[in-house]
Amino acid sequence: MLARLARLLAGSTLILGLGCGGPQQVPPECPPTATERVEKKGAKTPGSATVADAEAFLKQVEPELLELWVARERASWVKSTFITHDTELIAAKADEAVMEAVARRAAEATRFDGLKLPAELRRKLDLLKVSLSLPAPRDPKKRAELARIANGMESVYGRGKVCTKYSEKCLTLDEVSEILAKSRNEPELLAVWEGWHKIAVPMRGDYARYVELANEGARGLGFKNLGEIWKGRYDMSGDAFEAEVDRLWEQVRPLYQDLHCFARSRLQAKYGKKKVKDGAPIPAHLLGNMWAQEWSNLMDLFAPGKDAAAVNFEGALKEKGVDPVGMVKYGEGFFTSLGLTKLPKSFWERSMFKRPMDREVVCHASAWDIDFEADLRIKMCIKVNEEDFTTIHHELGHNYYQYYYRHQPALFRDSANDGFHEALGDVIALSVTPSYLTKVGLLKKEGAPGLTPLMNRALEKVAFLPFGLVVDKWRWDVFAGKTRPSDYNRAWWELRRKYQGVAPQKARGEELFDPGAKYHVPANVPYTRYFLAAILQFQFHRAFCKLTGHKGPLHTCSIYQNKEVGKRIQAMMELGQSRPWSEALKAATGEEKMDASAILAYFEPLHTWLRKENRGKTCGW
Ligand code: X8Z
Ligand code: ZN
Repeated sequence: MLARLARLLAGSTLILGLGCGGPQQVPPECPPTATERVEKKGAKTPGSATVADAEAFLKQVEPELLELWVARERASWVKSTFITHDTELIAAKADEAVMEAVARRAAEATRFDGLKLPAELRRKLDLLKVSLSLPAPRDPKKRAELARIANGMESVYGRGKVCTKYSEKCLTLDEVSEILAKSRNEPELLAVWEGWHKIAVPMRGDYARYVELANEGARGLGFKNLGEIWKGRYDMSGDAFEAEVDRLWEQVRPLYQDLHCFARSRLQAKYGKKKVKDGAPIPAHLLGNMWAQEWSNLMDLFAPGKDAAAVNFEGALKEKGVDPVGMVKYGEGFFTSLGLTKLPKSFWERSMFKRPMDREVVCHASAWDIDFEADLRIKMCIKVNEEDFTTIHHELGHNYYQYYYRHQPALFRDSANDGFHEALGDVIALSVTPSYLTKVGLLKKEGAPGLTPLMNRALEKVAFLPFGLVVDKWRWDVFAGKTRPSDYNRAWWELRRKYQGVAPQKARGEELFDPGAKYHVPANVPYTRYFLAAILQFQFHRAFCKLTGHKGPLHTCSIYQNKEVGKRIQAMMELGQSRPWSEALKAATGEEKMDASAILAYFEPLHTWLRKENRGKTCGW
């Protein structure tokens, strides 16, 4: 791809850790100094470039980029919904054009480096430099090679099939995901898990070459490696950002460890202590998801009481005959209940809601804004179940964000930081509570306000946290050359063991390439955004619930139909990334920092219960 997600990145924030009035650049959040205030258009600086030159430059660059982005989106959409040799090459060409323009324009923009500029112009120039998730070398041959490799790896992933003795035909990722979710037959789980991981083996050599080329591209833009570009999009230095992420993880680690301890004992009860050992990581194929990143498919094993079914609405969706489009209508209904707009007619005509039977597609869910105006679409292979119901809200969150920042200048058409983009739809999904589901007729009765709904949510959100860190911790080290190709798999499993407390059933050698079996690695989509979103969405939820006047535990609050909250969300979306993310956060929540106290408060009733349950057990791994 490099489609929406790469483009979503087309311009996250960069301020290279300089304080206000720093020697090289004026960070966008700094108020203009007295000298700047008098420095009107055309004023000369020690170099030859002027403020007016910078303004004129950006006037040229923004429409040029916009045109190339749109061409790239179209080519990428066609490729992702119809993978062939030709569509792959067409998409690669469109990527090349963007890579070429950004590298050229970023080089030209260095002439404004020493110039004091109004904050908005400086911010745009900074964003231009980090606008690519995949920068290419200036050499056209190498650029073409990188674009082909990147598009090729995503296609290999999209085409992946799993062939085992358990089924006559080879299965797609959505089919094996259903087996991991529903089967409790351990050998079958292992077979499909191993089968899927085989699809990544052919990517191994390509991945190493992609790292070389992308790093060369990053160096051409003045960065040490690609990871430095990705980490440089958060209004702080890369090092400060890493420390920030670690700080957040330390806040939530005790909660994760208690959930892990509880999950392991329930899995021991199901599969025996020989398979699930005391004091050891949990086998990665037993957690109901290919990457052990969400465990909610195991509610049958993990529900605190005997009422696991009380929160299950898959049956109701099926009984009502809700089809994929009907699922999306529920999602739209939530957004419009907040006073937000209806999705355009073209969304319903142009989206891909189901896996087509006659061609290969990239099924990993994504949201698109093809023309950066209102040509919104989602691409998903929707199954009528709870997981996809939630994912639909996630995707529509992207579409609504895209729609509301469309009036911003091109370089500001993105979210405050990428975690915000990922969090928006999740905030809505947090309000898909039993009481909401009862209101819209998907649950018969709300049921007792026990811990079951909260456990369901923890298996989705808390279980995810360490995985949200691992993917980029692995890539940051790979891009920095700390992890060599000969150590790819070893480093991957070390991180997964350390943070998630999961491990493969059998040793995984370097002939394999397990990171490539996760979509975002071959597709070059940064992943820390999801970790940030997992923290941020609870901050939003807490603030919005306060606005509704909700009393009682946070997990019982739903913002459904609340127009005040809708206005607050809309205002944040309209800002795009024109301002540093801390300002956007402040406007929406009153808080300026990312902070895990909200997610901890949300899960406190469950955490108290988990601590009791775990008494006497040896936790940790
Ligand atoms: O990739 C996604 C979305 C598209 S942005 C479906 N997510 C991550 C994943 O699937 O691994 C959402 C949660 C984490
Ligand atoms: Zn997303």
